[in-house]
Amino acid sequence: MASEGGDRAVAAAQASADDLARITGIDTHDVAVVLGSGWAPAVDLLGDAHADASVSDVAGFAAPTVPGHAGRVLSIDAGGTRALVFVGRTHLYEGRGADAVVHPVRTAAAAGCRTVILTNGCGGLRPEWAPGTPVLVRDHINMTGQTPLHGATFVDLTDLYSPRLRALCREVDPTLDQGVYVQLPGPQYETPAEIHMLRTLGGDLVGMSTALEAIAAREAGLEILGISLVTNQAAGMSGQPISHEEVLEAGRNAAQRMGGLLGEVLRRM
Ligand code: 8IG
Repeated sequence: MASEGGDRAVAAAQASADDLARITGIDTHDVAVVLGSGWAPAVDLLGDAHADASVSDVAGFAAPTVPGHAGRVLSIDAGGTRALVFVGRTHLYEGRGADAVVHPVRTAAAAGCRTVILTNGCGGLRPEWAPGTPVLVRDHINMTGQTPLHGATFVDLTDLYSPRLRALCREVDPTLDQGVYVQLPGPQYETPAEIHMLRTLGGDLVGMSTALEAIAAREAGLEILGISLVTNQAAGMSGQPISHEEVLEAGRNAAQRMGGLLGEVLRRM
């Protein structure tokens, strides 16, 4: 990386990766998985957990502050694929900055991972996607006005979300749709007028994560898979207000399907 801030971020990630190797007893991992809103119940279906720690016990990590975001990191063996699984993430609206948001992704790269699977719970902009529908992220629109990159770091974002891994997912589940994910800073949900704007701009999914992490993952050379779980229809679409409880309930109801999908994708990697 071309700047002091970038060097500092990579050094911090290496320190976290070294600490994770000590905590998990495993020197290098193959894949990292970030489980977002509504995805935590799926963790038990991924494989055998060899280690399960609070991220606040790992050097360089701060605990997430959102209910339903447990802030754990597990080392899971999924049929021979060694997966580093982060349950919960830091969001931009917590105010710790983009470096804190992407720290797990940089740590994954420092831990030897070649691939990262970014999952999220989000609002759906297509009426045919009922709550509980998983959708592959095909591309994103970063509306945060921020970047995890430091200095004049020019990173190409073509095919950011791996066509190869999306095809693999559709082998596992041919019914999977794909869409464009829009990351907003939050923490407020959108107004109906903002959802109308996002649909006009080509968005299909809206949430408060994933895009900045994908940018950092591309910079680090990781192959990226993004999977959204539509936990609610976007503002103004259903006639109902959006509630965090609804998000958690959609996750509980979809846990079997999401865990089954993720576990199978990990085993085939
Ligand atoms: I879960 O409808 C979840 N996260 N911005 N909008 C935004 N973030 C979300 C939403 C949503 N649902």
